[in-house]
Amino acid sequence: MDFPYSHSFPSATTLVFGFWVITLFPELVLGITRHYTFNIEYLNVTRLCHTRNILSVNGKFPGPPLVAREGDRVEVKVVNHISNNVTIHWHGIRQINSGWADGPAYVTQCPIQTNQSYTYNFTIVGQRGTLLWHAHISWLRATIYGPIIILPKHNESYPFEKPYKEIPILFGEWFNVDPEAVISQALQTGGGPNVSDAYTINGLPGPLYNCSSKDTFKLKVKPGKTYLLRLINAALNEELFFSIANHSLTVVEADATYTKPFDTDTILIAPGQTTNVLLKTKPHFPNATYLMATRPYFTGRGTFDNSTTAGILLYKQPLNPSKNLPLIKPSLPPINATNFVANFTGKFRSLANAKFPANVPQKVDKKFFFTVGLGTSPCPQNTTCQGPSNTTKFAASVNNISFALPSVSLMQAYYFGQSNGVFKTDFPATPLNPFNYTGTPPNNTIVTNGTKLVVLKFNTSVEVVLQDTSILGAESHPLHLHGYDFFVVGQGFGNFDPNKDPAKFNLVDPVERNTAGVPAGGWIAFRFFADNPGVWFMHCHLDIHTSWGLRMAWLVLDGPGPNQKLQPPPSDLPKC
Ligand SMILES: *[C@@H]1O[C@H](CO)[C@@H](O)[C@H](O)[C@H]1NC(C)=O
Ligand SMILES: *[C@@H]1O[C@H](CO)[C@@H](O)[C@H](O)[C@H]1NC(C)=O
Ligand SMILES: *[C@@H]1O[C@H](CO)[C@@H](O)[C@H](O)[C@H]1NC(C)=O
Ligand SMILES: *[C@@H]1O[C@H](CO)[C@@H](O)[C@H](O)[C@H]1NC(C)=O
Ligand SMILES: *[C@@H]1O[C@H](CO)[C@@H](O)[C@H](O)[C@H]1NC(C)=O
Ligand SMILES: *[C@@H]1O[C@H](CO)[C@@H](O)[C@H](O)[C@H]1NC(C)=O
Ligand SMILES: *[C@@H]1O[C@H](CO)[C@@H](O)[C@H](O)[C@H]1NC(C)=O
Ligand SMILES: *[C@@H]1O[C@H](CO)[C@@H](O)[C@H](O)[C@H]1NC(C)=O
Ligand SMILES: *[C@@H]1O[C@H](CO)[C@@H](O)[C@H](O)[C@H]1NC(C)=O
Ligand SMILES: *[C@@H]1O[C@H](CO)[C@@H](O)[C@H](O)[C@H]1NC(C)=O
Ligand SMILES: *[C@@H]1O[C@H](CO)[C@@H](O)[C@H](O)[C@H]1NC(C)=O
Ligand SMILES: *[C@@H]1O[C@H](CO)[C@@H](O)[C@H](O)[C@H]1NC(C)=O
Ligand SMILES: [Cu+2]
Repeated sequence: MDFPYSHSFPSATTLVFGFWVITLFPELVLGITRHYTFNIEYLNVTRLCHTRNILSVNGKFPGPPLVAREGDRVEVKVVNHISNNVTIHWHGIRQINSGWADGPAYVTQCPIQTNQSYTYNFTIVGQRGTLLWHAHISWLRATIYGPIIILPKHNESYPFEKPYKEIPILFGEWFNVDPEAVISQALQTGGGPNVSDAYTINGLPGPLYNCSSKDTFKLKVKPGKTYLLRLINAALNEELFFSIANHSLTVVEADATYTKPFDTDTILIAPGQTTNVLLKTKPHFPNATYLMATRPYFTGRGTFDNSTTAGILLYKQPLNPSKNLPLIKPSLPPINATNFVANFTGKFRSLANAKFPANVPQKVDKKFFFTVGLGTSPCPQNTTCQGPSNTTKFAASVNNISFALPSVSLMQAYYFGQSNGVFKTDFPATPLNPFNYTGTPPNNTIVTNGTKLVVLKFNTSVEVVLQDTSILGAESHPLHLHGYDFFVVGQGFGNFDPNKDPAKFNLVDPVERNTAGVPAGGWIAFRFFADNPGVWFMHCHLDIHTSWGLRMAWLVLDGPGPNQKLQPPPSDLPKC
């Protein structure tokens, strides 16, 4: 099988993904509108000898790439042909003044119901690189996902060597059963969800699983070339390590922001994160074939899918293609390699040059300290649960509040002045009951349910410290903020020390991302300017933690200027 996407420069740019072919004509300069139609439809797919009727976009798995240039407007008409409610989130797109196009169900919109459609309409401003789109309701993103590829403006080049080809590599999770049944059962019993049966690379589990060797992603390369791999973690519940045997990778971009380049043998990528890396192939045909492998990083207590997906890096041998070459495997860090992860994430720095400056807030108007982690909720009377005990269910929270989604859209309720009874605005800025967050957990681990928002005045400069807790096990949580990129100014282990730690903050070239891991048993600090009015979701991107309530929302008020106000909703915005 050929790799599903190839891309050559610089004239007309042709992108091939599965049966999708997209041509970008260079003479179309700026501000053009790209039209897409995403039909949400059923698709029969067989993996690991199990055939499932999965949910797809346009009958493709993974879904089609959304390709645009920086500065373009994108209009995607999403038509729902399935019986589930659906929404699509354009993960990482800033959605400046277009919050109605963000996509999280019951946050910025009601779901698109069966036989209905909604056109997402947004402009890509100040971003270039790789992001992803995915369903944003329940666990539908298990199969409804695909790449967003933002090319530089047509007269701009990359701030790194021009790649010979560009290849998107999407990591996913394959379930032999319906993922909706998995999450529905977990929420009912209060226990951990059944884990996936395989990880996938571009939808393919690869040769290390039973009944799977024909479903292997093969990256065919030529010697002496530079390839740009657009890595995307679309898995539901696991952060992943990725490595290619005997090849090192150069990180050049993360979450659609350029980084200072650095070399590494292994990448860690959390769900919701994207990382562009350069792969330099060997100068001459090697006498080997190389495995690229991906497996989880996990520090929690529960069960998890501890399997390895692999693809093959294949040098296209012109002379003796049938020669049976040895297959070399990469070595990956141990499953719980927290020190490796801290070391790796610490290497990311914004490019922060004159052309791509890092506009880090130097002064802070509002500081927040949020605990993130697991907890419990009581088992309903006269039932037996499968949570941490038979009288409790698993839950998760921010500052001990497990966020309950309303049955209408938060942003619609806000815009139409109908928030009464839908949400409150008293989300605590610091934990109500402080404890030793990374020490012995408190006896009472019961969370409270609530729908509370944090209100920010337009253009507030915000600092957030996210502190992991050791309740039911210290665990890494990749937190994702909608509508913004934030600068990760600091990270550490143990409890954040407000007297000592800020002195070590990087306010010069911190990495700018939309999703960052709170270290297991540690903390991160990030800053951003609240310059985009609307209601913005923030949640753990491990879907089981989101489902358990590790989510919250910000309400950013209108500014005084004409372009600083939440616009009226489009007429086709779905109704509840
Ligand atoms: C999937 O397979 C089932 C059983 O063979 C068939 O009835 C159905 O029409 C197929 N669906 C699609 C979308 O091809
Ligand atoms: C959706 O449209 C189909 C075809 O017109 C129709 O059979 C079905 O009943 C509709 N379903 C809903 C829920 O409206
Ligand atoms: C998308 O938004 C732009 C700017 O508001 C508007 O001109 C255009 O008509 C919109 N497109 C659709 C399909 O609503
Ligand atoms: C995960 O699998 C590896 C082998 O691939 C094994 O060495 C390790 O013990 C397993 N870890 C857990 C926690 O199950
Ligand atoms: C990682 O797991 C191994 C094997 O289960 C264990 O011996 C080791 O102590 C763990 N390391 C950390 C940092 O937790
Ligand atoms: C962290 O990275 C540096 C530089 O790459 C390396 O020398 C060091 O051994 C690493 N430490 C750990 C704990 O992996
Ligand atoms: C629970 O069981 C007890 C004893 O069988 C019964 O009296 C009570 O009504 C039940 N409560 C609920 C909420 O079903
Ligand atoms: C629940 O757990 C307690 C303590 O482990 C045990 O005594 C009890 O029998 C369990 N109840 C059920 C219904 O399993
Ligand atoms: C919190 O608990 C950790 C682990 O037991 C301990 O090392 C630390 O001293 C405690 N911190 C405080 C402030 O009590
Ligand atoms: C927690 O429970 C233990 C044992 O039941 C008790 O000794 C301790 O005082 C309790 N701690 C708190 C903070 O209530
Ligand atoms: C919070 O909501 C969840 C799901 O609706 C429910 O299972 C749980 O019991 C609730 N917890 C509390 C403390 O009300
Ligand atoms: C779809 O969403 C609507 C509006 O929120 C809701 O009333 C309906 O119950 C949902 N249907 C399904 C199948 O979840
Ligand atoms: Cu989490």
